[in-house]
Amino acid sequence: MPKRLLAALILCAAPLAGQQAQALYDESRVPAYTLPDALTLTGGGKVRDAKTWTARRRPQILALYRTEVFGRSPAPPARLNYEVEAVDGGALGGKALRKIVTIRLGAKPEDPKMNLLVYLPAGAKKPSGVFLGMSFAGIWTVANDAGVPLGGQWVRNRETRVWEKQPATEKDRGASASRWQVEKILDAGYGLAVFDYGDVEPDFVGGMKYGIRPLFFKPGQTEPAADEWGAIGAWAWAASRAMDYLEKDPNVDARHVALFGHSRLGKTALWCGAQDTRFAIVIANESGEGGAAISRRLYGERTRNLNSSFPHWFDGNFKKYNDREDQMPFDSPMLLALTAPRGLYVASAEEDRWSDPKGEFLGAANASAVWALFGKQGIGTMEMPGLHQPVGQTVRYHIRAGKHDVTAYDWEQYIQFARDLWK
Ligand code: GTR
Repeated sequence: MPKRLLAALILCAAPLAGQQAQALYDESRVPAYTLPDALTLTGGGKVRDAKTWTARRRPQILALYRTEVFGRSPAPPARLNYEVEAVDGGALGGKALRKIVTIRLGAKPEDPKMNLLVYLPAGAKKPSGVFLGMSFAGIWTVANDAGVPLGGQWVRNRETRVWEKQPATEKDRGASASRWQVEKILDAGYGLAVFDYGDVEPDFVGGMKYGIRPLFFKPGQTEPAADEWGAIGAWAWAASRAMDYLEKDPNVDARHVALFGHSRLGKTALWCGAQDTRFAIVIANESGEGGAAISRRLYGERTRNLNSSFPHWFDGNFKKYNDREDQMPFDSPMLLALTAPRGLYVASAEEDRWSDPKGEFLGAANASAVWALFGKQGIGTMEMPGLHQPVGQTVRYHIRAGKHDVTAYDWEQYIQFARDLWK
């Protein structure tokens, strides 16, 4: 068997931990690469001003990501179907106005619906800016708040290895509170809205049938076409529906909404913010490969790893770039630039080598030229900063000590970023 084929087969079969151990982590072995130029039009000609970027180049890059990477998403529904289920003006010890909202993602009552948990500063005199976050687990994990009803969550049965929906228990309440820092957010005068990505499509191979993608199939269709959305596209679409709701909430200042996601949901935040310009800020926490990291560096996670472990995340066309990162007509600075001229925050963690921290930094640094067209300063340096030294203005970056996670330090920086941009 050819060596290359054998290696590919091993990689496909190897569990993630094995793939992570085999990855390239030696900076001296990162190949030389040339990035496709975000500022050169397909068909030739240089982009020299904001108008050409917005009218001509941005749509070209968006179309590339739509067909080659994340897949096309359906249009928004004609009318948002939602109910505000519960309102409590004295939640979290009186700090928060809490709302629990159900957003119906399809037309039929049995179609998937998502719950949005909204905390706003209690007693605010005017509508508040909000961080909209996507969560890996139910909304009751966000805070230790007995007022949030427990629901069901997707878990993998240890014996049978089959995914099943099980009811959450009291010990799940507030289980991811350290990742949300709701008190810090409220103290800064902002709100936090969170939905569980599993409500939209559970995150496993075969999870599609429980999610929203089949609602949009043509009669007889059973799989998305090669250029139709993967799960990331579905989660991103749902984040836009959460934004539809936030626009209707009189306590929310919808011109000041920051979309936040960690890891695979950081990739999702970038893709959602690229398509939906209503988000004033996009925050990609440790989004790694397929997110902020430059694919051509080949450091840490590779395109093949993504497509073998998580074939449901991206579209069919993305599979053709396995081991062919140098052939991509795009790379992460182009994805990041789709946020311009709005606020963009890219963050890394030192021990998260799988996500390629330097590649994430260089993604943001190389994208910054697009902000310059709008007279805005992006990262402002090509020199990677040390730990705990955020750099940049409208595009900002930090690397903190520690592992792949979301911490209080990360949130302190995001809050400061919102303060700087929204003052
Ligand atoms: C990893 C995956 C990464 C990242 C991460 C996460 O297993 O390889 O791309 O998305 O999961 O979402 O936690």
